[in-house]
Amino acid sequence: MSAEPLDFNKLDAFAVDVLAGLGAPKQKSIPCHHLYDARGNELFEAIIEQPEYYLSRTEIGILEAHAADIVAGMPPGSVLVEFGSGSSWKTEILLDAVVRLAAYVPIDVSASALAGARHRLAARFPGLRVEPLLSDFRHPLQLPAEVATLPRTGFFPGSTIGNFSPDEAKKLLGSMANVLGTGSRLIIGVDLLKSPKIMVPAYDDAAGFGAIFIRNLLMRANRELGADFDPDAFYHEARFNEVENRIEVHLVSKRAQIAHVLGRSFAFQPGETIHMQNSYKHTVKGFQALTREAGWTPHRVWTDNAGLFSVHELIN
Ligand code: AVI
Repeated sequence: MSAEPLDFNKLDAFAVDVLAGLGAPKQKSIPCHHLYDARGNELFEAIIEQPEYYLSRTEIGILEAHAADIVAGMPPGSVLVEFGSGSSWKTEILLDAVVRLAAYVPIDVSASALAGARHRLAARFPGLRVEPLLSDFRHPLQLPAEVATLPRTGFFPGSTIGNFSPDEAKKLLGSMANVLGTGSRLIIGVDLLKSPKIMVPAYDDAAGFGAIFIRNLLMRANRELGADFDPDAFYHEARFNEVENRIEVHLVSKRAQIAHVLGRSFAFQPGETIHMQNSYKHTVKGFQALTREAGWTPHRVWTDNAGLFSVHELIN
């Protein structure tokens, strides 16, 4: 296959990231946010239902048990801003408990997720003002002018922060502090460091949804970029990296093979991997230290009885 020059300016972000990530001289990788196309979102919804994936149900348990306490830091007339709101399911727990919210600002890249959440919340919370922001929370953004002067609380559940390296997490937390402004607070869910015997199966469930979710990215490349990956020629592996305190998810090549993407050839040795995702795990103290470096002051923290998961309140 000839390697004709590609005009990278004409390629979308997915194409650029796949070509750059597979062409890396050492470890091949693809940024994990590309896992979430429509099918990826469906598969992730299935993952969170799996018995091994303790994160979502444990976080929901903490939010339900402490909702009144968590919203106690939000004065009447506050605005709740959610970063990467998706379906806004967890938000309902806070909305049920909060007194006189001025507005809810869900931020997401999916217009259909924002529309669905708005519709559902309008039925459940008549009179709630919802101001959706179609945007990627990883990029600089501005709150609508009408809410920018009211007391603001950010909400970033799900341990999505764990999918960022500590340096990236600091940058992201710093930009959230800028968006929310001085005097704001942030409620953020963070998965805790624990035995790999609990953490690894969460990313390698017996029903296989974790594996299907990760392999879906190869199918997405086949669909959207005309690539010719054979998804069955790769197996999924979740490993705990105890130096970095992170679960790594890899796709491992079962054999020597060559895949083609947009006219480029990528050779794989047997056992060679594409590093697909990191999920960093934190201690409560370690995460608080990281937030301090990002300019926040850690305040209260709630955990479940087994110490699996934490919900932090940070003050700006
Ligand atoms: C979205 N994020 C917090 C999940 C996690 O636990 O890292 C993504 C995930 N990937 C595979 N399973 C779950």
